Order: sequence, then C-alpha cells, then structure tokens
Amino acid sequence: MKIAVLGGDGFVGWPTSLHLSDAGHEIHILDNLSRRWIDTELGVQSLTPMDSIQERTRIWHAETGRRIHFNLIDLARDYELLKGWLARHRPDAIIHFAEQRAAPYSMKSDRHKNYTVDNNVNATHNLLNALVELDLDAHLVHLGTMGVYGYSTVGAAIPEGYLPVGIETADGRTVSQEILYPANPGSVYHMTKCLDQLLFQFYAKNDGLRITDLHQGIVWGTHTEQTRRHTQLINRFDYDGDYGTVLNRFLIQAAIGYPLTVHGTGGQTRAFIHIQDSVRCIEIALKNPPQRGSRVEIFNQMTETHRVRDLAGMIAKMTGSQVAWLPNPRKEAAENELMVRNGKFLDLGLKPTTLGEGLLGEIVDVAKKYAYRVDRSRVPAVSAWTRDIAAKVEHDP
Ligand code: USQ
Repeated sequence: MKIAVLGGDGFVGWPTSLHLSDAGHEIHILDNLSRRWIDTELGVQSLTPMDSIQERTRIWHAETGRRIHFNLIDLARDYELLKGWLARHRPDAIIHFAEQRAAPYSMKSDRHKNYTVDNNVNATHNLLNALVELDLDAHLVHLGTMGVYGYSTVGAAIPEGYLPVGIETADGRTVSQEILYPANPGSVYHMTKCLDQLLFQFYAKNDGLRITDLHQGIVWGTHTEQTRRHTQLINRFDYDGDYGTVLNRFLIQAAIGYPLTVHGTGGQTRAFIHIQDSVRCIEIALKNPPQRGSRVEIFNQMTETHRVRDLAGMIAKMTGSQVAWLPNPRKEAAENELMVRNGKFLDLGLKPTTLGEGLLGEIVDVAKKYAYRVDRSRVPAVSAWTRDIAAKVEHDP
C-alpha cells in the first residue's frame, strides 16, 4: 500500500513508519516538525539523541534499501499544500498522528490551550475536508486516546467505542441503540480527541469516509525491532514533566537516581501498551478497514491496566529507588478502578508484550546509557490544571 503517515517524525509515528516500510509498504511522512520546535520552546531534549528526519530516512535507506519520503507540511495551517499533496499521491491509507499529544503541555497557559485546540482540531478537519473534496477513498487510521472515556471511579468495563443504551419512545416502548461512549476528557488535549471523534462520526455518516479510531493507552518503552537496527534510527524518549509519560518517567528517574514522582496517592489506574505492540496494532487496523458507509471502527489499543503507585512500587523494588509522594498538579480522581475491553485486537492476533518480560530492565539500561543528557531540573511536572492547584504545587513542589 501507499501510506501517508501524518506526524511520522514523532514518538509513535517514527517507529510506525519504519515498521510499515519494513513490511513492504510505500511510506510518505508528512510532518511540520512541531515536536522538535516544542523541545526548543521548553528547553528540553529527548533522552536519546535524535537525528534530523532527513538523516533518519537516509540511514533507513542505507540499512534496508527502502525509501521513506518526507514532506514538510503543516496540516493545521497549510490546507492547500495538504490537499495538493493528497491529490498528487492519492494514498491507499492515511495514518493520522499529527496532533499535540501532551496533556500537561495543553494545560500550561491560555496560549498552550489555544495552540492545542487550533492545531489538533484543524489538522483533523482539514484532512477530512480534503478527502471529501478529492473524492479520495483512503482508509484513515487515527491515533486517539483511552482518555476520551475519562477515568470514573465506578470501574465498569469500558467497551470499544460504543455503548448500548435503551431509550424510551413516546408510546412507552424501549428501543436500544449504540451511541459513542460519553466523552469525559481530563485535559484540553484529551478534549481535542473527543472533538475528533465527532468529526469522524459526521464524515463517516455524511460522506462515507472509511475511518478507524484507535483509543490508545499510555505507551511505554522506546525501542522496536526496526529502531534497534542502527543507533541513528533510535526513537525519541521523553522524560520531562510535560511530555514524559508516567512509566517511562519512572524508569528514567530510577536510572538517574531521582525519587519516583508519584502524583497524589498514586491511586490513578491507567491503561498501558508497549511501543512494539502499538505499531503492531496500527498494522492490524490497516489490514482490517471498515466498509465504505459503515460507522467509525473503534479499537481500544491497550494491553494491561496498572495503578500508578503499584508501578512506582514495582520499579522501586527492582532498582532500589526512593518514591516521592507529590501534590498532584492535575485535577483528576485520586483513586479509580479501570476495566477495559480489548478483545478486538486480541481476536485479530495481537500477542501482548507485558510489563514482566525483562523489558523494564532494558529500558533502565537505555536510560543509564544516555543519563548524561538529562537536565534534572526539567524532571518535575509543573503544569497545573487550575490556578488553585498551581498555588498548592508551587508551595510544595
Ligand atoms: N503521573 C504521575 N507521575 C508522573 C507523571 C504522571 O503520578 O511523573 C500520573 C498522572 O497524574 C496521571 C497518570 O500518571 O494520573 C498518567 O499520566 P501520563 O502523563 O503518563 O499520561 P497522560 O497525561 O494521560 O497522557 C499520555 C499521553 C497521551 C495519551 C494518554 C493515554 O501523553 O498522548 O493520549 O497517555 S491515556 O492516559 O490513556 O488517556
């Protein structure tokens, strides 16, 4: 297939591009390199040294003989460029990762909230709009988030996207219907993914676009089979308080002797998936497109759930690290249960990579190798969800 990977320079986009290129697909990355600019804005860098996208693709070609094409396009701002590119190339499938993905970054200031909404919602809408205008029947696979469901304290099993409900009619009968699971975002970033869902629902219904939305949990790990092939193919690995995600942060903190930063009681339960499984899921989704005219296909892309304090306890035991119990900069339930249905990917052949398989140690080793690149002052998470919380966090950082 000819596949456009929008946001193919990012943490999941890059290993996905390599994985699909390796599987024989023709890959075209479209990216505005905003993630690299945000590093510059925040004054942080990936733990792992990353080369330019052009250099990465050159190395991939030297290693494998396969080409990955790169196009500098801003989906949210350059509608005509995007449309022109799609008109010329008419890809069979499009994978959409091109969104600002960090919840803390999206809550940093009014400017960051505006940026996240403008960037994410416009990027998605520009893409859908162009597909209709060009009468392009490419299968669109979008990287969404488990966070669209919210983290209620009830703990009822979360279905894959749709919830059956019974509605009473005027004549007293009850009719059943499946609706999009009620959105309950926990940050401006998560809210943009909820808005994406509505855009997808409309364009699938109105124009028959074929869309798959992947509700992904928190990704951990850094290497995949392909990024291991050459040091310059290495994936990015974030540790800072905005972009570093919880399990990867704990592993890096353990490697540099920094107390593990648990927010609040650590009673938050979240869904997780290893980066290798993430790229496999995307490939499985590509192989199983919905029919034209059917509703948006939704998968829960996660393999296990864990409580934050249990993860900290496991890593502390493994590495001898201390745990720091910090005031929570976020507005979120202190404790929640989480049960998630993920049978669709399992039925299609996904074999989950779980936490206990020695991979945690490998990640600590990667982190130790590059520990000299860590700026310890950038480890604390300082973006607060409200002014009141900011005042508390500043008082007791
Ligand atoms: N947390 C800590 N200590 C830390 C960092 C985080 O206790 O040092 C806690 C947070 O308070 C939160 C949980 O860990 O309760 C998860 O935080 P996270 O930063 O690992 O994940 P999140 O902000 O939810 O976002 C990440 C990705 C996002 C993706 C989402 C999937 O950045 O792109 O959509 O995970 S999910 O969480 O399932 O919505």
